[in-house]
Amino acid sequence: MKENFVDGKQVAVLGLGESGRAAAELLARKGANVIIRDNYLNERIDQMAKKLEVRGIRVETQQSGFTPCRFDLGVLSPGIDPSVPLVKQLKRENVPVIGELELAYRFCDTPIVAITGTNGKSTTTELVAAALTAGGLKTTACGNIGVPFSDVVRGEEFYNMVTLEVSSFQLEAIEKFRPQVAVYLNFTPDHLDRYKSMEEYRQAKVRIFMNQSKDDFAVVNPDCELPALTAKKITISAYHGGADYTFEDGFLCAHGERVLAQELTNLRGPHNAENQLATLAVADIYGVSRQDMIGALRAYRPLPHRCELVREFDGVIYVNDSKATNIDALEKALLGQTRPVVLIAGGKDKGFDFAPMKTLIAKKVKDVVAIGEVQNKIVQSWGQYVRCHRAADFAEAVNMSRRLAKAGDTVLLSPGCSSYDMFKNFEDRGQQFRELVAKLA
Ligand code: UMA
Repeated sequence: MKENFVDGKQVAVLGLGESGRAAAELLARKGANVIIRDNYLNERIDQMAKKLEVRGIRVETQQSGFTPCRFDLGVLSPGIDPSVPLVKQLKRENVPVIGELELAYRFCDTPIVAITGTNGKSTTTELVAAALTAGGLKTTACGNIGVPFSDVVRGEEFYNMVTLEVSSFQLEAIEKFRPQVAVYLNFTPDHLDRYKSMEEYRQAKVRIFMNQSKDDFAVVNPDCELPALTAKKITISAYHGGADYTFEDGFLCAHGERVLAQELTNLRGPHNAENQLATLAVADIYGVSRQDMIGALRAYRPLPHRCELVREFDGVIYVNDSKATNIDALEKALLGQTRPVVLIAGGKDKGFDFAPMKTLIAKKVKDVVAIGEVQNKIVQSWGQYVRCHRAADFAEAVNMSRRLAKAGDTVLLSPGCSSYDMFKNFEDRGQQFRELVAKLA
């Protein structure tokens, strides 16, 4: 049992989203006095505040004002940039600030498999949890995937291990966090609205390895630039033959041995093969039998909003890839298309350069329907190579795509951007797409 370092302490939780709520509940359970601070006030926060206040957790917003208080600790939500005044004020007062991931870790007595990478984290997290479960180990998929780690630690459930999706935002604010297995899938541009450079983003991500010892494992993609690793290194690659786990002639291979043909699973493409290879590697570490592991890989169904077939209508296929929130994910979705594409792309500006995509766009896409904050940027980057159209809102984007698509085409929603300029989140964007497509008549 790890030491309770918060009992009787005055703790500020920054941000009242899912992580903040879960961190506050864990802290209160461990005997801390908790105040949650959030920069915004809206109906959701108001509702959550009422529920938490019954349990003795005070909520303060910028609007209600922050009461002067001497804190012993600050716990940061991942979506809050550490450079905002809310965080800087605590740091100025020399209050130690850790992330929600670190907080939960300090109370977690279970070994951790942590999974990071720009794309494929959630799929791999679910695959790993399924493979370990098939092997008779009790685990749960949590973290950035949606269920905060703090909720799992606070719960009464016993687990042999925790399968944890971790983001660069969460890794920024760790100190001691040490996963027994760290999986590093890939690294491509993302979050350039938060990080000043790709290097800064990379430095945040590679922190996943920083506390590992020689008894731990690092499952890595040899294409990625990595720091010196202390943990035992295992390599996965769908593109290079020399890795421990490879993808050859459509087969997932372990140390040269063909384990499973990808076509027998519900996932397609080399990027998904790497998610499956990472799963094989983790399952091998924990001694899951080949039979159990193959069963789990074959049974797995892709998560919603990831190249999900929504409808076939008038010979046109409508595909929802709303989860594509960066250019690399959009590229992977396009590479997997075999029919001419009408592409709905755009959203919040995360500082991406769309120009390098122009060759692939010209090859695969007949029309682009540009939406959101980056609409003009997209038209400027691709307009010379493919017909580009601007849609005033999402409904117009779907209707316009329908008019542009002919039988045999695919309408692909793969925005390559985050959704926050027009939607609550990527799930909301995908759900609205499904609904608009269902209404086409
Ligand atoms: N807030 C402030 N000040 C600010 C910014 C935000 O007070 O300057 C407040 C907001 O008003 C809001 C709260 O902070 O009330 C939101 O906190 P948050 O953005 O950390 O959101 P959570 O609900 O806690 O969700 C987070 C992850 N979100 C982010 O990292 C942006 C969720 O990942 C994760 O599922 C959840 O914790 C549970 O662990 C989502 C995500 O988009 C899926 N992740 C990014 C990604 O995958 O690319 C990293």
